[in-house]
Amino acid sequence: MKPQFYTNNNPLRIAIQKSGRLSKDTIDLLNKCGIDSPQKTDRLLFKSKSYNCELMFVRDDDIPRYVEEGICELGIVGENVLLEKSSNTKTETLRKLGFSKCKLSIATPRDSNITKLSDLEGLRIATSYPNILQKYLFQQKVQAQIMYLSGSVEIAPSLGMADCICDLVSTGNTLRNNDLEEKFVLLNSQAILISNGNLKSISKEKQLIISELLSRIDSVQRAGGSKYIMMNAPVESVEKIRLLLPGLEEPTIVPLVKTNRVAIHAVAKEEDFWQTIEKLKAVDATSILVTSIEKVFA
Ligand code: PRT
Ligand code: ZN
Repeated sequence: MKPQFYTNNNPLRIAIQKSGRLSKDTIDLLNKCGIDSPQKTDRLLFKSKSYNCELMFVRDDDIPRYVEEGICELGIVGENVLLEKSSNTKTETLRKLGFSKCKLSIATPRDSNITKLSDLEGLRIATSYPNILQKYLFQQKVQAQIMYLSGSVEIAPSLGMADCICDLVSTGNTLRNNDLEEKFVLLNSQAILISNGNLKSISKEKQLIISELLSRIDSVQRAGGSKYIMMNAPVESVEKIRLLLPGLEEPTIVPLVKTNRVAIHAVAKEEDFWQTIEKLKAVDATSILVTSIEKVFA
């Protein structure tokens, strides 16, 4: 049963984290997609003035359930939370969003001699992710005792409460500061956009709003990591420059008046950017201008 306030006249609703590690990047992405956001997130719901949707600010742990139950059509959450909190059969991952990347890993005290999974047999593992851990241990045929802690899991081994932990790792600093060492990676996680797997049951109008949003997300993601580069170069360097800048399309080449030089404009991937600039200079490219790209439409 859908809640009573859910009618086809209601705007599309997107559940996002109210305050935490996902919040800033989520809002940045939505803003780039043309969805405005409130100055303060002290209200649960915010009706966008620029897009036909409503943002719902909640704790990340609740996002899978809101989406599963159809209270929101979409949600942005970490894969780790989705896998932990949801049966995963009622939701669909529409897009991986590329931010809030982390790993869910088993870590052991630095001086322990645990080297292989079977060494975990019979040990106590503290975690805030009992469901993912249990499934993993089952698949790996390891019997260990899972101890649920809602936070500060890293401290459990030094307090003697557990032999090792299973927690999120990003830079690894927290593990190092607690004399722990990452040993086994269960999951590589990032923020994802999820929908209720049964999207067909929602109105055609909302389906259109969702596909428009997906196309905007795609254009923002395509732009991410790309730069627009302009430079002048001798005609004989054009082929070398074309190979240095594998981009989305062939570069635009415009002759310069009264010289044997041309202006080259290209969209290029940002990887190894500084090295690329040095290589461009080496083939006599000058006046190199680099600008960021906000969106790229296919
Ligand atoms: O209040 P609410 O319930 O909404 O938020 P929360 O406190 O449960 O979650 P929050 O905001 O801390 O994290 C939200 C999401 O960010 C997580 O579910 C992950 O998908 C993602 N994420 C990315 C991380 C990290 N990186 C991360 N490093 N979440 C937590 N951590 C913690 C980790 O638990 C450990 O304590 O950071 C510590 C390790 O970090 P490093 O950099 O020292 O390795
Ligand atoms: Zn949470």
